[in-house]
Amino acid sequence: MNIIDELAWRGLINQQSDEEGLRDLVDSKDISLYCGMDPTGDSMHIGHLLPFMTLERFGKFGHHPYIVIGGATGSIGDPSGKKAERPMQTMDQVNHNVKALSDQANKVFTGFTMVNNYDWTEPIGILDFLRDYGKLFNVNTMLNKEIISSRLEAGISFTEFTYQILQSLDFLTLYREHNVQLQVGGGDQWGNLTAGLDLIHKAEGSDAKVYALTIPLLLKSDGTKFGKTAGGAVWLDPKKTSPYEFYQFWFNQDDKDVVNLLKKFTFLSKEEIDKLEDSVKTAPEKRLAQKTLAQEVTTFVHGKEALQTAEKITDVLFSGEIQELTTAEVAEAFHGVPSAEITADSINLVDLLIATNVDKSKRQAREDIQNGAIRINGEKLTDTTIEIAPKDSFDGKYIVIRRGKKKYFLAIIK
Ligand code: 383
Repeated sequence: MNIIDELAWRGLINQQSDEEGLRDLVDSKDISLYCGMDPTGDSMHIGHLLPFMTLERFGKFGHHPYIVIGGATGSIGDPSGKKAERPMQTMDQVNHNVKALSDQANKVFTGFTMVNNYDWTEPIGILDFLRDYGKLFNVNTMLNKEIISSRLEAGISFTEFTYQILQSLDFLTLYREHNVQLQVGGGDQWGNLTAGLDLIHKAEGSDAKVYALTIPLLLKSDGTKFGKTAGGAVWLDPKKTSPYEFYQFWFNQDDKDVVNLLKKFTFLSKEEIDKLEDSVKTAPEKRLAQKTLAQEVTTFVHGKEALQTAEKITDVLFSGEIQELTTAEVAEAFHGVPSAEITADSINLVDLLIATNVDKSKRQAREDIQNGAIRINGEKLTDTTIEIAPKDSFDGKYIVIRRGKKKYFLAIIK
């Protein structure tokens, strides 16, 4: 099996510029290929995983992946998939994001070479740009690309209009300097990828062997876009989406989607995935497929230790034995639950429930306590006169309050 068959059975191929040509090429030798990423933020999200994991899959088959970090393109803004002009970032922001994204990519992915397109784009003067490259782009062709045509009515700046030239220049540069013959991207990148092929064919001759491949946009079985939660994107930065939340995101996937996700987001073999597919049919209540998916992706992105913590938090929240958590684990487990700040002074339980907005009135708070609906750090308290000593709770940092079966609140001690 070659890498193209591998991608095909995983459902990772959307469009290809020349299917047969690329197949022949990867069969004949180890190739160099690339995928780019613009520093539009300081973290990747799970929408970035598929293309860069695809690079890694090529690497495992002996090919040579490059990641282009867009220090130049990120300062312009890709109009692909955007309905309106992007706000321009300052160069300081761009540089900050370049650093954050490169560090992150280096932590998560392996087996690639990273380059920054600022290095070859910044030195090009305006006259060279127009004479050497501008002449090779046909404005009609550029206008006809979906990225541009869809924006014509609302208007698009000359700056964003030229974005495809910069991305094409990257492909040409990498082709010339590292013999990179394939560019990979999400479905939104098709216009930019084919612009690059055209440029290389014009600059280097129509027999230059270069290819484009896109990865499908992921939809859930209910037709909605994959990767968005009520809380927004699922980030790879553990400060934005904790490894526990990340783990839960994968663990909570529907039976209808889980096999598809195992194929796309893990490196498990066909045999392993087939077995998990059986388990979804024969013992769906065990959620073995979801558990394996969550374990694999969390380990890939955050490492083994973070997975262990995420699993421990999952178990503790299930058993209710909150005291078994460390202070850091409390912060991770309850990141995002309703919280309120309190002082370190000892506080009556009823007052605590009011101060943390668990209950609206003292009468309601007393009722909840007497009904046995309130747990403090996992312990059921039914005495309304009890005093809580914040300094004794999780290094004097947090008090975990539970109301009823599932509703958690966090008191953050100042
Ligand atoms: C810049 C210079 C290149 C090649 C590509 C680029 C970036 C590209 C882009 N990509 C997205 C990004 O940066 O905007 N113009 O966030 C995303 N990619 C990949 C994939 C994806 C795309 O990084 O579909 C999702 O992750 O292509 O939206 O020479």
